[in-house]
Amino acid sequence: MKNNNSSDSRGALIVLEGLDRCGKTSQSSRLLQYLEGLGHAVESWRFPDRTTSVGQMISSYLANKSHLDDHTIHLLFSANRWEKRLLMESKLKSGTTLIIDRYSYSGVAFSSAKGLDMKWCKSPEMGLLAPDLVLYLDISPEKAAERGGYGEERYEQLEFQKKVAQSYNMLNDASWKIIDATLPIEDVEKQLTETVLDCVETCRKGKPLSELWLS
Ligand code: NYM
Ligand code: MG
Repeated sequence: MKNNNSSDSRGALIVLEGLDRCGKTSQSSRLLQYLEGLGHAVESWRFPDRTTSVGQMISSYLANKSHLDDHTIHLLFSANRWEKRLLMESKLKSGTTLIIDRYSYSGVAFSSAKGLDMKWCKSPEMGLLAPDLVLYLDISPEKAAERGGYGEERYEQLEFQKKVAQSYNMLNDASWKIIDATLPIEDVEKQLTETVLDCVETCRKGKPLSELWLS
């Protein structure tokens, strides 16, 4: 009868993942508007959170303004999630749903694409809150690259994104839903909203929080 325990009632932790240019950022804002429109308490977050001091180090690294060892930047990305963990838990427990643009899966996929050991990459993520739902916006690296081209940031290169796609393929667990991100933006949104509503409802009825990694 755990499901009816109202003390487990909470907001949902929903993560959007995918290659650069897969459409995560537009879809997170659409999801936010949609859930707000239905009267849900909801916030949209993103990682890296570039507003903190750790986030500023990450941002400068991504802009090629600083150079860091691959392990070091990996741990900074992870620290940037850890510094938000308590707030994340309290938001969820107070009933707020969080829609998060990138999370630990980006951390592992991008760093392991550089050749770092995947198990090592996962370890600093252990103990962070596990998402209730991971929406993977699936697009080929070639198609993503066609979308207006990449910006100036580190990692925004076709050959590297191909490796990231392979790493993502290895991370797929039971919380994942793979969405065809090549469909028109409204069709992608429709697929997302249906899945998200189910998830929000399940968490509202009561679902204990769990921690990474699920698999
Ligand atoms: N990225 C993002 C990582 O390499 N590790 C992480 O843990 C996270 C959260 O940062 N190319 C990479 C993926 C992106 C880049 O993210 C910046 P965005 O969503 O483009 O601002
Ligand atoms: Mg980007």
